[in-house]
Amino acid sequence: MKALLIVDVQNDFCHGGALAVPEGDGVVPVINLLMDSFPVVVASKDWHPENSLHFKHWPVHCVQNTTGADFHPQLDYKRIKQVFLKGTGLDDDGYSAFDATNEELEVYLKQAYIEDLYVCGLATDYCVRASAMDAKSKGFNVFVINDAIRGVDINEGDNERAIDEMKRVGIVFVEYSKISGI
Ligand code: VGL
Ligand code: ZN
Repeated sequence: MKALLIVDVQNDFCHGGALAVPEGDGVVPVINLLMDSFPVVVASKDWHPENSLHFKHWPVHCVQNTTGADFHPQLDYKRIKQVFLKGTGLDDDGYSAFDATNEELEVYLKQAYIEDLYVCGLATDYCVRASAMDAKSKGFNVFVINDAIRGVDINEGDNERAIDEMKRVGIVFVEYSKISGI
């Protein structure tokens, strides 16, 4: 069985948001189409308390129960079966969707007999990377959808390094056009 994991497609990571990822919104139409190909669709949300220590390193973003933490308005979120909230503790960066505290992502996926996990969303060099690497180390076959991710690239080359790191551990990069219809 396969599942789609949508990472952090939230207002604060999109155009005009507190921690906007360049062209972050560009993933939304692709992800809306992608959801058709997956029986199981789950998503993570960055979900920080307002006094999180994470904000020593980042502008304040995705504060719990704020508009910035909402899904992008064009994301077809009604098709998401379960949302995993991460970065919820005071000193919890929560880069990986497997750090979610409201529900255990690994348990959820294993109970649904998911072996193949397709990852998309924001940001390539932080939460997509951390979630994909964790998934791989937990034994899933991991695919990252190349045209449905965007990176922050704070230091030039971060994106490329993140992609290389994922490839080195055996994560497979695929294009949306190649997997639609499978
Ligand atoms: C993220 C930086 C800080 C992400 C979250 O979702 O990639 N990046 N918090
Ligand atoms: Zn964050």
